[in-house]
Amino acid sequence: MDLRLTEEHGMIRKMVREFAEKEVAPLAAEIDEKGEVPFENIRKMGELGLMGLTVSEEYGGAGMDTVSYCIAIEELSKACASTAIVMGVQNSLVCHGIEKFGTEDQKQRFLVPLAEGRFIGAFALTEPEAGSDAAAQKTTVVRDGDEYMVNGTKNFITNGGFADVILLFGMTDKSQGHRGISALLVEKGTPGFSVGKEEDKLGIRGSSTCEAVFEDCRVPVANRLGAEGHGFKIAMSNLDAGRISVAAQALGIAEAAYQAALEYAKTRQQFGQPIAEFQGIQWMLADMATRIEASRLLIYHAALAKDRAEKTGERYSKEAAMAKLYASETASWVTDLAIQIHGGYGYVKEYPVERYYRDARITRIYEGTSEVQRMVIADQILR
Ligand code: COS
Repeated sequence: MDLRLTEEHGMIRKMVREFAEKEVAPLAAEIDEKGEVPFENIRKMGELGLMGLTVSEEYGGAGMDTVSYCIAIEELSKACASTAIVMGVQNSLVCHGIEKFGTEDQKQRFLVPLAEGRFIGAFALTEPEAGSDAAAQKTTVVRDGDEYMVNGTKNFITNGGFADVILLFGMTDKSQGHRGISALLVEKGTPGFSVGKEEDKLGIRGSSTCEAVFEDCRVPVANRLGAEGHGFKIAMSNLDAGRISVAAQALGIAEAAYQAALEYAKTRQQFGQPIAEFQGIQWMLADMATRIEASRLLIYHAALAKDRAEKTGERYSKEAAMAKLYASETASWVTDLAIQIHGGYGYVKEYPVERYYRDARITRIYEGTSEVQRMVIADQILR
């Protein structure tokens, strides 16, 4: 097995790193402080092809492999995890599903503008009472001629406040449990759809997370993604892709925190020497570097499994869940140690590590908590 990256991987890393350092990093503290979405940078990400990085060229995307995608997410997340999640949701939770399950008409109407960055997408699965138990959907999707009538409330929807298209899940047949869930593509401006409460969050504060409310919202049957009753599998399949993306986001946050701690330890003098001279600090740095490297290997392993699976139809749920579980737990642990190495300076906003610590925390929750990842891994290894 050859784990060396290709020339193409090196090129995407260089391109995204330059963009992230020049355009994204300078805004990161400010958008975190103000809770503002960096719309101008999202537009530029569209121009750079990042909003449809893995979508095939035929549908306006960059047609890159999943390792390239992870590298891009990792580099963006080093600069700003809030900016990276907009790209993550777009590619993994929305474009991936439309390309895999959509009709040609849906691909032309939705995938092409999404991949070109002209549309922003959102993924609406979670409800106030259906979080980890995603099959417990209360939103109803009732057929009425050529339309579905949707009623229900979704919450914690990233990009939901400004998305042009929402991939929505709801119950077409409650008696069938998870086999009664269907997926719809709902366009912005559809009567009956409105944006609800905007969340005030601990981290990734430069991203928008809000409620999406559907009241007698009529959606054409032509906008149903996949067959009726196949929505749960579409959601789970998208989440397999999304979990690799969140793992790459966690990796980027961890790397940023580790680099900050390393530089700080080399320059901070205490007891007459840089604190990096103390074995206690050296061992922290050694463990941080090792766990970051292990995360990266799990992520690339999952990315390769996903690309193979696109051809064979196999599942890569275990690889994706392992990568997310390990990388997100590592990000929380590394950012915590980065604050410890900075001492009191780590706790104040003058240094970025407190933001990394807050941003890392969500990676253990969204797109499936660490506990859900363990359920997925156990389910796969006990088969
Ligand atoms: N790909 C394709 N099919 C999948 C799948 C996947 N990754 N995961 C499950 N399925 C299928 C199963 O094969 C099963 O199919 P059958 O109906 O043919 O038997 C069906 O879906 C139900 O699977 P399962 O019994 O495992 O479902 P559960 O209700 O027990 O749920 C968990 C499993 C907990 C893993 C799932 O609900 C989950 O991932 N929850 C977290 C949701 C989440 O991440 N939310 C965050 C939203 S985005 S912020």
